[in-house]
Amino acid sequence: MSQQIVISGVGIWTPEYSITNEELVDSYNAWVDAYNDDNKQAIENGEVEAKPYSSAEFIEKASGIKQRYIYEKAGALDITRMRPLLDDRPDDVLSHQAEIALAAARKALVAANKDANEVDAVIVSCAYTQRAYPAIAIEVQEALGIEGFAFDMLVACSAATFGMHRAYEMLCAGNAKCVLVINPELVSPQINYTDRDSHFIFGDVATATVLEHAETASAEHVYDVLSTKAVTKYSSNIRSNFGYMTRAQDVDPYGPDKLFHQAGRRVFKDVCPMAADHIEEHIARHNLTASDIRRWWLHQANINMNTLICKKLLGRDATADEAPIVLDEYANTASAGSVIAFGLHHEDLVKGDVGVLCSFGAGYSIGSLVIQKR
Ligand code: CO8
Repeated sequence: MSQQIVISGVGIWTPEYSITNEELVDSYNAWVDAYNDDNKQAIENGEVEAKPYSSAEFIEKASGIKQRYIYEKAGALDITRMRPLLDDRPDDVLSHQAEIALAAARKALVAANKDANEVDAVIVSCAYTQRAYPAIAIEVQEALGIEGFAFDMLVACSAATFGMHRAYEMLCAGNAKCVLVINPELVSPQINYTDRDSHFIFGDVATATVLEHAETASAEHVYDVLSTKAVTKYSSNIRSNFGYMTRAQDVDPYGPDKLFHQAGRRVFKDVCPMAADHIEEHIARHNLTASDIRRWWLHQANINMNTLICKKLLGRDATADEAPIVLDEYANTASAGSVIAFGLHHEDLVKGDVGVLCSFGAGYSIGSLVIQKR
């Protein structure tokens, strides 16, 4: 690599609306009462299983989540609907996902002290895009007046880190001078609000980062990317079967298996050791051990996962300062969690401090960057 690549800006767009565990559970439990009442006879005959209640105490204990943000609250808690209500915008109006992507991108550009016309590539990388084409990234590129190229990519929970990896490589190869990586995680339309196992897990957000060559960076907080590391291993334990094929398969395009679903306990058991080993190997490349890392910006799916991974790495519990948690407020925001943690908790680092940004989840996929403050 001839030139040092840096992260020079990070931006977070947080939705206006939030839903507490209590609100979510009240709505779900009211829906359960209505469902069980409607199916009373079938339940009594053993033909239909009664739906069980959810509990705010369970949610916080099992996950650490206290609330989540949502792009559009209307509809999501309405027991006759149980999904957010979004307007269907015409083709000539900015799409929902591009709107939140733009909001995060603008914040990242300000943080990076960059004008949009200095950017020459845009990657929108997230768990879902609201359409196949034209790319949301090209819509954002157009809205910002960026000359160059743009594309979308999907890697579920690791979309943000994998997107940053692609930016890093494009910069190393000399194919771009300044790349905007945006993660508009508008996941609420894919949540099954009638499933107590998963109704609490996710929240909406958009994050963005600016990557460029060190020599062009002029921001206050700039991080050298020391290296990147990725691994994937196929698993159906976290899955969404939603897609364009359903039209030809004569199935309900919005059935439970078409929405987010997972074997949460299996995921927990599989992913924690994978993530800890991955991180250990990654920092070892730089002759570093866990005690050399000033901050861990880890994926934010479940506080117990982060505690376990840090304990495996450090041999003790990490402090909140070492491994900040944002999922209590944001919930799991698919790929954006580690970027939110980075965005909210990096300005106090001093020159030479090393941090690890790492995502882990569906795929399975794990992506990390070892970065050092300039
Ligand atoms: N209220 C009360 N009880 C509940 C509830 C609830 N809401 N939910 C489940 N229970 C019950 C279960 O039914 C079970 O009862 P029983 O013992 O009678 O069978 C009991 O509580 C225990 O359930 P679990 O074993 O499932 O509980 P866990 O302690 O394992 O906690 C978690 C569940 C929180 C899901 C946990 O397993 C976990 O977090 N695992 C890790 C999962 C993970 O990190 N997944 C990553 C997903 S994110 C990702 O990959 C991005 C995908 C793209 C984004 C999608 C956006 C829509």
